[in-house]
This record gives sequence, C-alpha cells and structure tokens, in this order.
Amino acid sequence: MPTGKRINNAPGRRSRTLHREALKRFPGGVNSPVRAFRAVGGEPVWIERGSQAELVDVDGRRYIDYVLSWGALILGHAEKKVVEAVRKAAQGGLGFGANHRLELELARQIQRVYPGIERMRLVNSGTEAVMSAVRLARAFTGREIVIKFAGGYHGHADLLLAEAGSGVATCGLPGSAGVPPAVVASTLTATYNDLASVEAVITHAPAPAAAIIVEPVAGNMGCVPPEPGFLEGLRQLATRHGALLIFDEVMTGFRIARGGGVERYGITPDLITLGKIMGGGLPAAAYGGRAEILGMVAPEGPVYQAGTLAGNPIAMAAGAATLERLREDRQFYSRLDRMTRQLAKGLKDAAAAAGATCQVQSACGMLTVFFQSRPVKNYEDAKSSDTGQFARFHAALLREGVYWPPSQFEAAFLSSAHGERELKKTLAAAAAAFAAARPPGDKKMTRSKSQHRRRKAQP
Ligand code: HOZ
Repeated sequence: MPTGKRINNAPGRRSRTLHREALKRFPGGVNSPVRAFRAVGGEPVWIERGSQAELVDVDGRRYIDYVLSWGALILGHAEKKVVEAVRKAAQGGLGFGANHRLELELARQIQRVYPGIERMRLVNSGTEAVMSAVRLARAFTGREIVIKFAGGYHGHADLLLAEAGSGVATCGLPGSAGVPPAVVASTLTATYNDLASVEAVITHAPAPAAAIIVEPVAGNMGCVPPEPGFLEGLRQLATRHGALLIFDEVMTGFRIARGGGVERYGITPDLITLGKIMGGGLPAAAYGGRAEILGMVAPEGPVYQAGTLAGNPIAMAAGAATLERLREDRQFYSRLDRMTRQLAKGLKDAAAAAGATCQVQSACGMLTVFFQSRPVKNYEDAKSSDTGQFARFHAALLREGVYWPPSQFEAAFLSSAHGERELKKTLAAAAAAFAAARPPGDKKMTRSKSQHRRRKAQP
C-alpha cells in the first residue's frame, strides 16, 4: 500500500456496494489480483459497459479507457464488425469441442503476418500458451533449464512465477507460495536488456538450457523497450547454446506492429506465443513456430496438451474479425504509433509543467509513466519507481475520468478508438494528476505558477 498523501479515488455508491459483496465471494473481491486496486490504495470501480474508447461504470461515470481488457481490445470496446461476427457465430452454436471452419480462418490470419508460425496449436489463455510452449521446448531439446527475465511475466504457470512482473510485482511478491522449489529449480533468471547477464546465466547453468523466453518489449514491469542489439544478442546466444528462443508475444503480438516483435525487430524466434488481441477480447491464445518442433505435439508426437474449449467458435470469430480489420487498414499501425508518440510527448510535457519527475516509456500502442528520475531498462529500475506518486497519479486520473492501469508495473494501451478528442481530455486530466502526484511537502513550483510569479514581478 503506498504511503504519503491520503488516496482518494472514491468510487460511487453502487461500485462500493458491489465491491463489498465481491469481497465476500472472491479473494480480494476480484478474479485477477491487479484489478483490486490495492497497489494504488483505492477501491475498484465496477464496469457497466464499454463502447469504443469509453467505459461507463455502474454509477454512470464515464472514463477514457487505457486498460482495454489488458491490451486485448486494439479496436476499442464493442467494435461493430467484431460484435457482428460474434453474434453470427453464436447463432450457429456456442461450442462444439470438434473442428470447425473458424479455427482455420483465425490460423490463416495469424500466419499471414507471422510466417514463422509454420504450425500452431490454439488454446484459451496466454498462460496456457506459454506453459505448453515451454513443455514443447523442453521435449524438443531434451533439456530442462529455462531462462526468463526478472520482471518478465508469462502467465501464472508454476515454473515461470520466479521474479515475475505484472500482478506478482504489483503485490510485491518474489514468486508464489504453493510452487514446489523443485519446479522452479530449473527456471533461471537474467536481467532484461543485459546480454552479459544472459551469457553468464546460460554459461554457468547447471545443465544446458532448453529455452530463453522473453517479451520482445517488456510490458509486465511497465513498458520497457529492448535496447538496440539486445534481442539480436538473445537470438545468437540461444543458437550458440542449442537453446530455443521463445518470443512471448501475448501482449506485443498485433500491437507493436502487425507482426509484433518479430516484425518490429526482424528476429526469428523458434517458438512464439500469442493471446490478447488474437482473441478480439474473448479467451483465445496460441503457441506456434517451426513445423518440425510443432510436429512433436500430440497426437503427432509425445508432447501432450489439450483443451475442451480450445478453438471455441465465438472466440475464433472475434479474433478473426479483429485481425481482418487490422489487415484491411494499411495505415492502422502508423496511426497507432503516431497517437502513442503524441500521448507520450503530451504526458512528458504535462509532467514537466507540473514539476513532476517521471519517465514516459512507450512502444507502438503501449506506454508507462514511471515515477523516477532515470530511464527504466530492467526490473530493478522499474522497482525503484515511486509507487506512492503513481498511486496519487492514478487516483487523480480516475477522478478526472481516465481509467489507467492500477499498477506501476503494467502498461497502458491505446486502440484505434482513441483519437484527438480522447488524447486532449487525457492530457488535461494528466496535468491535474501530475500535480496531485507530487510528494507531500514538495514545494517545487509548477511551470505555470512560477511563470505567473515571474510575470507579476516584472516592472
Ligand atoms: N496480468 C495481466 C496483465 N499483464 C492482468 C490481468 C488482469 O488482471 O486481468
């Protein structure tokens, strides 16, 4: 819980009533920890509905949404063609547990932009995709060691919860209770953006490594782009040591470029995991890569992985409609990138004007405001941010009608529904939020106040 000035995000009466009931029914009143708002010292608002870039809560308050279902909604809420595709699919049956055409439709869309995914398996969540990809990498190499990065988050499978980002970082946990030490004994952790640390870990590992797993742009310790040469270096190290390189693109896939980190940085990993956007807001994910590796998955090979709801037609329809919209709009990513840069610059200016010290870090369609004085390159840097300031910033944004991720260690997302109007309102809100975020007793003057005084003092 952050300390300092009292946090006042005061949700409305209906939100508070629902939250009280939810506390009895769900741990923390939520079904995923970050949503509890504990890291920002407040109480969550309850959502009634979403449309385009806007959320409306149960008390009728409106917010510009930068969570967007944790990045899944790149077209904004309830996008017409996606909703229509879902409606049409639902009328034909909610699920079969058997093959149907929409699975192929989504797979074709994915392979159009990820040619390196020669074959794939469709699953329901990012956690499942990553857990299965690691199992496959281990089987393919006949090795056990997996190297991940501190602050990297790859879902909540036991073996990857060591020094994880996202909710684990938000809750300030080193990992998770209930994970047998033996399970994480073969998970080794290196420092993001530090090739020397990866080289040291892989060289001195107790046994040869099966895989290096990385988010090409780290998004779960907040947004931390790779330093030039970092991903290329990982590719070389993996190849030299006979390990597979896994790009976890659950967050970055179809976001930082049409073909995610693979396209953006021109690296060819051995395996790729996808989720979020590929399901268009519904639960769908995938793992895939080189055909010879995927050939080891049952029933062709000995690596077992299955799912009752895998390839669910409604999720396939939402995903395929979303990817189709992205495909037909050739300017989509240049616009998204421009909007992201504009928002990042506006936030930097607003922070400077309010006398707030922070770093605004971004990649196309995602960004984080870190309250600290130096650029964030890894998890240690991210952890040294002032989470008290972040909490006050968050509460003030919420009061001003901006729904920002309730954790310093998550990225904010933009969608095609965010335009000039949304950015203008957000930046006006941010001006107030940066002023509210400043540490208690901070006497630094804002630029406008000091300019005003200077002007008054002039003869
Ligand atoms: N781990 C998710 C984002 N990085 C948050 C999931 C959620 O709370 O819904």
